[in-house]
Amino acid sequence: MTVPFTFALKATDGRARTGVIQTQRGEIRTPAFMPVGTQATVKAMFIEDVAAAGADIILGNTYHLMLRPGAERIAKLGGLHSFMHWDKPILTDSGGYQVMSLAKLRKITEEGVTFNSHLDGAPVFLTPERAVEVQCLLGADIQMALDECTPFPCSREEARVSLDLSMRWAERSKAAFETMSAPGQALFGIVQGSVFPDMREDSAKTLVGIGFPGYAVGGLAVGEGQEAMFDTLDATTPYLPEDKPRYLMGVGTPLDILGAVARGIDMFDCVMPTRSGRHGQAFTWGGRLNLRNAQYAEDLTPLDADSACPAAQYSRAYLHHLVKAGEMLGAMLVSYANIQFYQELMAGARAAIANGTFAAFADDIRRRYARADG
Ligand code: PRF
Repeated sequence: MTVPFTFALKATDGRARTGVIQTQRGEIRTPAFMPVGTQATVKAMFIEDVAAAGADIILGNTYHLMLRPGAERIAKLGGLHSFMHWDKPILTDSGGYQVMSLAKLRKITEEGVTFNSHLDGAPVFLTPERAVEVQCLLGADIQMALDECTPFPCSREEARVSLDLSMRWAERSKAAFETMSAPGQALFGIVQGSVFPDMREDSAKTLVGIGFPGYAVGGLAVGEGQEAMFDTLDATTPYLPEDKPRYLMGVGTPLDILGAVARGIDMFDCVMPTRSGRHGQAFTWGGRLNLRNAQYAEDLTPLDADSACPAAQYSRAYLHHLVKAGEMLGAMLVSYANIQFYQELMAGARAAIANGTFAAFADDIRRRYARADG
C-alpha cells in the first residue's frame, strides 16, 4: 500500500507553523530546508552526508536532467532516487525558471516555452504536460507546475499577462498530473504576481480553486529586496489554506528563511549553502564568515564548535588553507558544514515553534548574523 501524501500541523507560534509532511518515501519535518541537487548531486557532497546532516528531502531539476542524462534514460535506469542513492523524498522544479536563467533563444507561447539547450544548442520544447511527464519519469515525490517566473522589475501589465499564463499552465499541469502520476506523488501550484499584492491574492485564490496538495510562492528573491519579499508574503499566505504546505522557492539567507517562517512558510530551497561553501563562505552558529580572510590563517578554533557536523570540527586555519589552495576538500567540507548548519537552523526553528519561543529564537539568530565577519 502506498502511503498517501498528507500534511499535519503540529504547532503554531504566531503565524509560524511546524508540522510533518508524510510521503511514500518518509516524513518531511517542517519548516524544512531542501538542499539543491540540480544535476542528481548536491554539489561537492556525498549523498550519505546530506542525510547525516539532517535533510529529509532534496530538490532536483527538470531542466538539467531532461537535457542530460535525459528523463527517459533516468527512468530506464530505475528513476532518480536509485540513480543517485537517495531513498528519501525528492522535489523537482518544473524547469520554467531554469529555462529563463540558463537557456538561449527562449520563446514563450501559450503552448509552452521553446529554447535552445545551454549544453549543445539543441532545440527543446517544454510544455506543462512535458514538464509533468519528465517529473514522473524522474519519479519525483513532489512535482511543480510549469510557471513563468515573472522578471523583476516589471509593470503591472506585464505581471498580469505573465500571471495569467502561469495560472493556465497550472491548470494544464494538474490535468496532465492526474493522467500520468503514480500513487503517492503530489503536484504543487506556484503563486506568481510579482510584488503586486492584489495579483498575489488573485493568484493564490485561483490556485486554491484549481486545488493542489501544496502551494509554492514563486517570483521572489529575484532582486526585489528582503522588505518587498516579506511584504509580498504578507499579501499571499493569508489566502493559502492552513492545512497545506507552503514552499518559498529559491530562498535564501538564514534571516530570509526565519522572516518567511514567521510569515507562515514551511519549505525552502536555495543554492546558497552549497554555492557559498564552494567559495569558502561559511554559515555557523556564530554568524557568517569568509574563510579566505587572512584572519583565519592561524586560527586553530573549529569552524563551528556549536555545530554537531563532523566537517565543522576542522580548524579554521586548515579550511583557510584548503580554500586558498583551491583544494576540492575545502569545497566539500565547507559545503557539508553549511548544509548541516541550515538543517540545525531549521531544527532549532521547529523546536522553538513547538515551544512558543520562535520570536526569541529568530532574534538571537538575527543578532548573530548582524555581526560582520571581516
Ligand atoms: N518558479 C519556479 N522555480 C523557481 C522560482 C519560480 O518563480 C524561483 C523564484 N526565486 C526559484 N525557483 N518554477
